[in-house]
Amino acid sequence: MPIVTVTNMFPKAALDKLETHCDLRINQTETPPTTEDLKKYALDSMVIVTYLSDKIDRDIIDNAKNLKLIANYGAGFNNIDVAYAAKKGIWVTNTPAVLHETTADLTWAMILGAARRIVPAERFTRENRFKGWQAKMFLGGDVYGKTLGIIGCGEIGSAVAQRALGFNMRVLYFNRNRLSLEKENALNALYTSMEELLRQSDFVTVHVPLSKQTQNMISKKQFLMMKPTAYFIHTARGKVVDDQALVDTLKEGRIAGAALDVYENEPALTEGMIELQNLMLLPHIGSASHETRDKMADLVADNVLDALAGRSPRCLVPSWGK
Ligand code: 8YV
Repeated sequence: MPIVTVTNMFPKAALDKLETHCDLRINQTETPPTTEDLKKYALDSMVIVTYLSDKIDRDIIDNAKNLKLIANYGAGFNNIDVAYAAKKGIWVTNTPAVLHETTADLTWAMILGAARRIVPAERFTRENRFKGWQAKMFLGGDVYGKTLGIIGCGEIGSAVAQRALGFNMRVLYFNRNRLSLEKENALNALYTSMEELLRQSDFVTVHVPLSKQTQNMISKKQFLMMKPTAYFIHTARGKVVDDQALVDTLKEGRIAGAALDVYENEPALTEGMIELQNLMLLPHIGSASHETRDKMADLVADNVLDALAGRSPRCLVPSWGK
């Protein structure tokens, strides 16, 4: 039977779906494979199910003998050299349309958490330092009625905009391609330049994929365009933002606060981040709900079954073969 390697912890229901169709090699631990492990997997597997922490580069692809599919467990696929895989005729799939609502939920938790200083306030209370009400204790910024700027308005950005309707916000967005008028109207979102968005928004949230065009697209210059009362939220991919520039901007008090779920050198944090009380730090949990992780795994399994049956898998990444 063809070998299907799953590089990391994976939901059981999805494994059960695959079990009778292949020889499953599973790493049911939270320890990611090394580059050497990945090379070994590439040698004999027909399919490798990967996490964003599994870097699948030319070297690994060159080691493949029977590989037909790299099935990424996630929407982002910047960990894979897609162009090279396509050149070698190896399919690459991701998990679109199942995690955007959950990631938008987290983005909103971060917007509200940053504005209302939820994490430092909770820590303060937990440390038993709450000794009575004070008029100036943990003052934050309002969210309702403010301006939200969305950089990258695909599935996740749109789901973030949708939620802003309930907060009566003015929504600005910047995207590679303008949305249809119908969609703009439904989301009550105004298309602007990136500069206008940065200058006008009270909350700036980033939802672009990582590519050559988006790498480091938010740096010191962009932070300095933001209002001093604005908040910066990031749940996309670490390398889209220059983290050192964010730390410097926060240290200089040039914006009000920020919340990050992803990091430029993930999982490493940039020096100075930990000390900043107006910076919320989360460990890349955008899609981390029980329901969504199960849906993602189920979709991965469907892609694997497609490939095992010799069909072109249903979720080929958009850039495959281009
Ligand atoms: C996943 C993500 O958890 O989908 C993505 O792009 O960043 C996360 O939701 C991650 O990719 C797991 O491999």
